[in-house]
Amino acid sequence: MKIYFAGSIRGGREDAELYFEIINSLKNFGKVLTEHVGDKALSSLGDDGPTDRFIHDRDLEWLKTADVLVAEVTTISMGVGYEIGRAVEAGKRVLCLFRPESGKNLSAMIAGCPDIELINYKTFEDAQLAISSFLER
Ligand code: 6K6
Repeated sequence: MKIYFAGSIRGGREDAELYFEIINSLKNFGKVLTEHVGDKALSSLGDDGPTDRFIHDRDLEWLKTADVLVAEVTTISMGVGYEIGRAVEAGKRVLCLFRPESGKNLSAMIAGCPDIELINYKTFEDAQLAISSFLER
């Protein structure tokens, strides 16, 4: 199974460690196409890598080949929201993981979308359970 993991980059890297752990869990179920999202050395600046056009086109090509998209949506990110929208339009299965205790408010466009499976979680173990139940289906 090919898994596209989405997590904030320019939206802020405060959850980067968590993304790294989630990606490690996802690897038990298949190939994660976007391992770099969990790279703790990646800052939100991103002015020393490839062009934005390159990133956009490459990531959308990966998304097209993915079987499912899993997103951690607690840190608000335009890019993650965009990827979720594109995945829903392409008919992919989408799982969003959100931590209500963060004090953040999840967009109604994610929380209210009937084509997205949304899990509110507290601990990493809860997230792992949600991931296995989603991917083993
Ligand atoms: C490094 C630091 C900042 O930008 C970079 C290089 N950029 C990216 N490299 C790979 N994927 C990216 C990059 N920027 C955005 N994405 C994709 O969008 C990832 O798949 C993430 O799930 C999502 C993050 O979007 P933003 O809006 O938080 O950057």
